[in-house]
Amino acid sequence: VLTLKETLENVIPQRRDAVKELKALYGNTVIGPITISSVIGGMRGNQSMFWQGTSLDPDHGIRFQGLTIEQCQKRLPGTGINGDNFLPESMLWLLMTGSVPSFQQVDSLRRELALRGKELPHYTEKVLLSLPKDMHPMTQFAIGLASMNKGSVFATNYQKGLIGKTEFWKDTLEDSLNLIASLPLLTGKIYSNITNEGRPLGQYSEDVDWCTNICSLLGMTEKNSSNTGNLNSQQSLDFINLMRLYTGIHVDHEGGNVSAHTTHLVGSALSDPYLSYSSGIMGLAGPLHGLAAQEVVRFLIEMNSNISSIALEKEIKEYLWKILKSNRVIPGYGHAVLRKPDPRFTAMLEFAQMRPNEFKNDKNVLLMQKLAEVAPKVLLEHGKSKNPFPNVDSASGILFYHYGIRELLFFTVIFGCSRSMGPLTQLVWDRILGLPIERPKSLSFEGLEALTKAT
Ligand code: CMX
Repeated sequence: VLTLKETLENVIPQRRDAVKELKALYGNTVIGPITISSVIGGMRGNQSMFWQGTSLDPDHGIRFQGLTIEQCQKRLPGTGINGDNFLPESMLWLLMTGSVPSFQQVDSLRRELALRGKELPHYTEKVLLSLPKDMHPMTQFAIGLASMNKGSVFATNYQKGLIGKTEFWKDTLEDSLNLIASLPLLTGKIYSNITNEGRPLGQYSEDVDWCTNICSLLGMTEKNSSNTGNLNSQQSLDFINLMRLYTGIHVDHEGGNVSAHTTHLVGSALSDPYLSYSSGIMGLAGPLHGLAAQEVVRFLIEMNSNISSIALEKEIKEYLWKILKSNRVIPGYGHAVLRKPDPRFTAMLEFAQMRPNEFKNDKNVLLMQKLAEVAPKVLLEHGKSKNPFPNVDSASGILFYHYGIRELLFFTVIFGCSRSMGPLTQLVWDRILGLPIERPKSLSFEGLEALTKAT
């Protein structure tokens, strides 16, 4: 079986040629206008980034190398056990190489990552242990990742002048795989810092998949459940599959979102993958980006304490109207680009619907399901939101909460484990294609004003 690197090596020449040819033949093709509104409006709508792995369609949502979530669920390999979700390792292979891997290929990548991730550098352990337990988990995450730059193969070889430009991708891949592999131990360490005074909550194993290690180190597998979740064996298997599903579909969402764009921008200065993705994590920590899932959990809990029954649609509607009339938003609804329910939400909802017994007594999960019917009606009547449907954050947090992850700020760390895969894949391809340092031209107020007079 060819490794991921060997498979990539086979794909590279043809892709390099195709991009070179596109640039040579069509380099001057105009893609679209850039307006003053977009320059002072977050560059919304500017089609100005190259990003290979995923693309976002307003009606169908995210596609991974052209495949919808449904197609990924049918085609990407999992553990081989019936009913298990596909492995995020499969998604990494798909993003990196552009093709669906075989079971054997995924299994070898799973093993490769498990071996690469079996210990954290001692200095990273030391740094993490020294941090205050109540420090924001995303700050701990970014610090941990940045500290690992000390072991970056790319940074070391670059500094020694050992590698040429066409070979940069090899060390970038090496660092990226090491970084992704380190995430179970890194996030486990952060979670034990904030919940267990730094004492480990579970064990790492070289024999299992990336998500099983994440769950184990969060203390969420059966044999560790005395520490946190108190899960029975079925629940612990379900939680691992929830983790596989969640981390499998949050890997990437095109290039323009803050965490992906930041990783690409910082990486374009040839900062190594640890520094680049640490910067991406800093962006993911923002409330307008990665923190929305926790808002939804707070919202559902608060709403439940304010209504007498989930069955009373009238009361739910009244509650939602009260929020809208006080000029607040309904968290978990609406989207800047999508115009239909987010298929990532639908996948998480289906996870709950397939396990009715597990969730039948969870008022918050039941309310999340009910809201998906009621809130769009209210938002449509309200008439402002361009998209009245549930977005990605509507369901994920409350499902993690159900199984026992109660530290709301930690949801974004799990998001960050998943999101590593898309932006780091692109970083490897940035180096394969020799993309230059990113440097858009900025304009002052006077500069913009002068342009209005010129037209
Ligand atoms: N509740 C109430 N009003 C909403 C709304 C919601 N869920 N979603 C949009 N609106 C309002 C907007 O505030 C805006 O009002 P104003 O004209 O008074 O400013 C109007 O509808 C038009 O907004 P839009 O063009 O449909 O949406 P935007 O692109 O401006 O914003 C988003 C998108 C996600 C920020 C917005 O829908 C929102 O605030 N949703 C709630 C928060 C949330 O769920 N965030 C998670 C987003 C997930 C993600 O993007 O990854």
